[in-house]
Amino acid sequence: MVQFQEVTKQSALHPKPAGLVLQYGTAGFRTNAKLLDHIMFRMGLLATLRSKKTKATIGVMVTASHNPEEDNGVKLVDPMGEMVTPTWEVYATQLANAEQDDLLASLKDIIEKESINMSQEANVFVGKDTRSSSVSLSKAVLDGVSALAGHSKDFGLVTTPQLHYMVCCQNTQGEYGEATVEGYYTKLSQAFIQLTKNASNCTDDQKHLSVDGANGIGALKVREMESHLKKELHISLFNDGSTGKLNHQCGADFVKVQQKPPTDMKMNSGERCCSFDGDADRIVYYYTDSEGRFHLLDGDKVATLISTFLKELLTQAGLDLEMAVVQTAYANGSSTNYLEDTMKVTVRCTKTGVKHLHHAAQEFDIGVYFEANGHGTVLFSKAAEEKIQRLAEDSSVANERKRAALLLRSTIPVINQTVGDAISDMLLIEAILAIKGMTIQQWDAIYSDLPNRQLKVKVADRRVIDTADAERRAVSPKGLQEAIDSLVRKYREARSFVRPSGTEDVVRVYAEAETQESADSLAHEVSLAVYRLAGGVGGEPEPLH
Ligand code: NG1
Ligand code: ZN
Repeated sequence: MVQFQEVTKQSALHPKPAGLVLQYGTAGFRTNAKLLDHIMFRMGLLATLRSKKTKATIGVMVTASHNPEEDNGVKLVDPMGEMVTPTWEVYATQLANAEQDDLLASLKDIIEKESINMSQEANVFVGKDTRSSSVSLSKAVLDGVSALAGHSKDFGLVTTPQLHYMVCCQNTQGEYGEATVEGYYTKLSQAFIQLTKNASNCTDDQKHLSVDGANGIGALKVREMESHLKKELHISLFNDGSTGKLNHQCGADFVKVQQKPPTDMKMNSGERCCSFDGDADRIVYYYTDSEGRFHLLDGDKVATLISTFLKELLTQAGLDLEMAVVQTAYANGSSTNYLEDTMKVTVRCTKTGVKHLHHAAQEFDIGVYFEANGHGTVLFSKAAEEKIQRLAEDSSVANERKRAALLLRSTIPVINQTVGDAISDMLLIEAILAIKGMTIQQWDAIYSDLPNRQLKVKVADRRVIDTADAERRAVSPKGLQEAIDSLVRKYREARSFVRPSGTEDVVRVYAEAETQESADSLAHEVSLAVYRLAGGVGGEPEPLH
């Protein structure tokens, strides 16, 4: 077939290094940018097949999010803007690892297994982050699409959530919004302005927010969006990419993991600040108090703020909708206790990776999902949106009930329901704080985080670690979980778990305990256990203090 001749011809220009094996991980393929050209070409092929199969537009985003600038990566976006379905992750890995001569056979195998009609049209949307390697890598994706005669639209520089949004808009024929960057700004900013009309007496000071753009795409996009916000939000932008390096000493991941402010950010005590990550799908907030102490408000605090706001409105509106908060094992124990015991909200724990959280959140009328690192959003079921809409339009409903229904209705369009979105989350958080007349300190005081520590351990092969119970227990290697259990017993209010990272070649260690000293020391001891029992490489992990 002519199409396959073109694949053979084009793939020769994007050859696979023999023997290289990569996995479609937590968020797609991610590694040093130099190793990714063939992967990009092949993901262009796969996205075209997926488009033919689903008879819908598919997205391909070239980014390595919070990873160092030298890395890059790629993730596929399914028709409604969600992460690609797990069976196709398996195909992605199969296609990525086929040696050059076996590529056609691997492609034909997928076509056959999925009974794909190759005469079906295909449409693929492509976006990229600001990494210099993204330019040629996104061209490789486009080559893959054209090799199978698919149509593509190159959105150029966009945030990951913007690309997800475009895909959803396109496949809902505009019902979700207009599939352009301008359409995205218009929808979100108008919704934000509408929602913040419910905030009385908001001063200019309260409308001010300092944003750390991680020297990445989020900074560019915040700049573009600012004028649409009509001064309802005053943004001071730092790490805007004009001088600093992407994600270096800045960005949401740095702030969350290091538990300190980014460099090159002017922070006045008590003022609200936030950081995006390198592709603007994560956000964390923070401030320093009058004694110069740093306070982090991570994804768990964000989930708590949003779910409290929604729950209060649901109660006031008298709407019987089931709301849940979805977290991962990284959620701070205090947040889970607060949500379950004080707020009486259903909490679910899933494996790491937004695809798992998103899926779990879909099971509820309203699913608020956030990873502790600040990646998350809120999902409303169709039925929930309709109920809210009906109540807001019901002329027999008055006063508090009516106000709550209208507020809920105005909240929905501020949210990018396709995936976690730093810009959309920022607007939602800002609106909620304004409406509730709440300071960042009051928000922070809802509950106190248990001190915690995250560490990484290098091992020869991280796949030796297998986990169960939403990654909270290690089932292999033998003896590791027992070792963790006995270390945890030494500390008060302690918890610890380990899991292989899906985006870096490391094992992640998480520990929390009553004091920071205990959390640090527990994390270190567990790191040593991993090093010794799971094939650590390099020098033994050093204590933190
Ligand atoms: P890995 O490397 O699998 O831990 C990290 C984050 C995930 C998710 C992905 C994708 C942590 C502990 N892990 O995954 O939550 O955001 O990156 O970006 O934050
Ligand atoms: Zn990201």
